[in-house]
Amino acid sequence: MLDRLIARLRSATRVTVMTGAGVSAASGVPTFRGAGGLWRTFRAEDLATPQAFARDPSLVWEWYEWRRATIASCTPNAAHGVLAQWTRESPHCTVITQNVDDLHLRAGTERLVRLHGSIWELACWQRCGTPRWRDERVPLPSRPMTCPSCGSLARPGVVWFGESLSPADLDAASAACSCDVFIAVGTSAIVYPAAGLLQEARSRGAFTAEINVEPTAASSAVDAAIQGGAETVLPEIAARLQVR
Ligand code: BV8
Ligand code: ZN
Repeated sequence: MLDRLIARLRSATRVTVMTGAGVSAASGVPTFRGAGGLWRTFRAEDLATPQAFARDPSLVWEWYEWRRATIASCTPNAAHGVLAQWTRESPHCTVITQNVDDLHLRAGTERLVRLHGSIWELACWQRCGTPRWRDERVPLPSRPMTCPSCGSLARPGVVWFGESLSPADLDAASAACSCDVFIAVGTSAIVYPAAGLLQEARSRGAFTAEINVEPTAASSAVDAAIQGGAETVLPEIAARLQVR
């Protein structure tokens, strides 16, 4: 399987990689469904929905602050490094991520599409019109945070369940599905519309692959399902691509 993927990458021009929590696992960021995963302890609908925030903004902020503090102690791993290098080397390599940890950004990834936003950005809950802003302070000075323009509640700059993704990000992600090779890395392929992108790329003729430590909902739908850690498999692929 790995040989087939490497052979296709050698002849490919346009490469798109979509990542999930698994790509940050080696950095120490908890995944959602894995062992010790967020959804094992918390119920998504209790914390990652606009309804939950309306019900108890401080509880939701407490949870995001806990995740921010966890992520702040993490650094990009070899998987983030390889993907950043690929986007620097080739103008036709795009990284789409579901992760809100911004470790791809910190690794220097170019053409990064952050489908679900960033845990380091805030937005006005009342949508007063002020653009979302970045605040990396851990801890944040107040809970809940407020909007610097209208003084009302501020919310984490992430996309919650039941909320639509930004049309610009969706368009960029869809455009990147027109590629020669599409690789899903470290995602359980359960959350939509992200999980639908692999099928979209496949329907446009892309060679599709998956890199994951275990089989997922997408494993039977890809041309090459590679079982292994992103932090080891991606550096191995990069090294073998260097060898002509
Ligand atoms: C929307 C930000 C319009 C917040 C997140 C179609 C069918 C069914 C349901 C729906 C549908 N369309 C819409 C829905 C509803 C919903 C949805 O998909 N529900 C699911 C649960 C069925 N989608 C939405 O609500 C989306 N909005 O569609 O708006 C609309 C509105 C209303 C109604 C209809 C349409 C918004 C979704 C975005 C939600 N926000 N995050 C925050 O983070 O707090 S989602 C969040 O969970 C992540 O961003 C990510 O997307 C998902 C978790 O998945 P993964 O990242 O894959 O993580 P997971 O732990 O599950 O898996 C990790 C994998 O890595 C595992 O496979 C593991 O084996 C592997 N792994 C572990 N270690 C490694 C590894 N792999 C490699 N190397 C390792 N070392
Ligand atoms: Zn405001």
